[in-house]
Amino acid sequence: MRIDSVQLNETIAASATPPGTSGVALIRLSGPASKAVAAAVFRPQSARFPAADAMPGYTCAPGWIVDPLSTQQVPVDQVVLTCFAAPHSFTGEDVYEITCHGGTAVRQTILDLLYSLGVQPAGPGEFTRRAFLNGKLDLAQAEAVMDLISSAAGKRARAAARQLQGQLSREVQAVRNDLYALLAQLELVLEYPEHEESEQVQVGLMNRLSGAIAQVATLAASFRQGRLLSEGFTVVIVGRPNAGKSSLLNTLAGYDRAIVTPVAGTTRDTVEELVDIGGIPVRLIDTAGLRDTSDLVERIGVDRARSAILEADLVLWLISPPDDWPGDLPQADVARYDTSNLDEELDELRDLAEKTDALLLVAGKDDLASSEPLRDWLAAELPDLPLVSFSAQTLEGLPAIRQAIVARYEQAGSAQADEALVTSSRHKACLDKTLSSLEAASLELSRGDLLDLVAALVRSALENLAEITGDLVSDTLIETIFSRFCVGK
Ligand SMILES: Nc1nc2c(ncn2[C@@H]2O[C@H](COP(=O)(O)OP(=O)(O)OP(=O)(O)O)[C@@H](O)[C@H]2O)c(=O)[nH]1
Ligand SMILES: [Mg+2]
Repeated sequence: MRIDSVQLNETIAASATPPGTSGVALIRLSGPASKAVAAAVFRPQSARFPAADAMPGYTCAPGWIVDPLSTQQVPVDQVVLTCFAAPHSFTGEDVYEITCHGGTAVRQTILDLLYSLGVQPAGPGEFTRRAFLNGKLDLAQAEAVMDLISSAAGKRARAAARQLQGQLSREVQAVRNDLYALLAQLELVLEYPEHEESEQVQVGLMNRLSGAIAQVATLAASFRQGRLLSEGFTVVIVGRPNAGKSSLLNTLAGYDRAIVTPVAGTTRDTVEELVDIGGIPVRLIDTAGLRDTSDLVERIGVDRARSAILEADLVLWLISPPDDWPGDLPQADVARYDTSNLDEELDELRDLAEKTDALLLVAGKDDLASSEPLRDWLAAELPDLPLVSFSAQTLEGLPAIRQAIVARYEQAGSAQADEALVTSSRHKACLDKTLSSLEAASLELSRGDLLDLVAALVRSALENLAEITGDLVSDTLIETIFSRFCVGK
């Protein structure tokens, strides 16, 4: 058997399913020699099925993988082979997918067999990079493939799926078309200044430019919400030691993530967990209880808690009945409790409430008898703050806390479900550069004398937009983007 070695060098294979044992695994083969390689290693189950190199695209066949170099052609595994003929495949090349059994040894043996024939191991994201280079996907869509794979929460996956469908690319393309039309008009004026009916033309140009600016600005603004999807909506849990912060984190996370003990000052460092709340990826951060302390480690923890508050998209401030409040006093009679220890905390809360409205007060340990007077007292002292009750024991208030998080997320951005959402900081940076070129162009245009400068600025805006879809990108950028992908995709 001879397979063209140049073609082999450009043919890649990798496992597309993760390592470890599974029912089945998928090995992908793509490139100019994949047809010959598949034919060499695949024996169809029976004469009813064609050899690999005779399979039409979008068909599959059962059979055996055998080692063509061994004298007895030892069978390696029973598989299903799927053929995608160029150019109608993910990469645009001839692609064969081997669905084999999901044992580590079986999978590795098949891969080793392919590599021993001269097929190259695929690098990270190499299949998607080929899809991009062969024009099957633009760069924004290729990046969406990666986002879709790494999405831990429903809404992020949906945003990535929309980007993969080409929604962002289409909107960017629409702006580019407008700018090309504008440029054509501008160049006409520059070339034939004598035909210029200057005022009318100027108004027309200005309208086109303002339209483009508005479209780009809307896209750039959607990053406010898009960022929350890609990086997570940050919710920080703070309060005094022993308030029940770690218990709240554990309840929201659904497992014992943080240590909980009756000792005040248990949590010393920030503890982070990514959870899906109502389809939103939420970065939950539990913190050390806020108090003055001489313990060096705890003090660093308290400093970290305070900086976490600053970067929060929402702060959950937890106050529970102080330990010295007896549980058996007549209910709702806060006058009998000593609230002086809470005064300082109230002041801190009032201060914070002045700086941010992303603050939710949680009255904790709602199962205790002393919780009701505390809640009434808090409602009276801080009437403007939203307040929910919570108990880690009865789970009272858990739905209300989840709802408050979702509501706050929705308030943070107002993108409609069908609008393109910019979730990548790379795209946001390109849009920002576009916007500043267009704004400078608009300023020059309103001055009216340097039309060739306006044209240059519009051209530079077009270049920035082309970077989003990859129509104009450097090899280094492509290298960087695809190296973040996983192998096999
Ligand atoms: N009755 C009752 N006890 C609770 C509740 N939540 C927490 N506790 C108890 O309160 C104590 C402190 O809970 P943690 O969750 O560790 O409190 P924390 O705010 O993280 O404390 P530090 O990490 O020390 O700041 C533990 O003994 C918990 O079992 C609750 O809802 N009801
Ligand atoms: Mg704790």
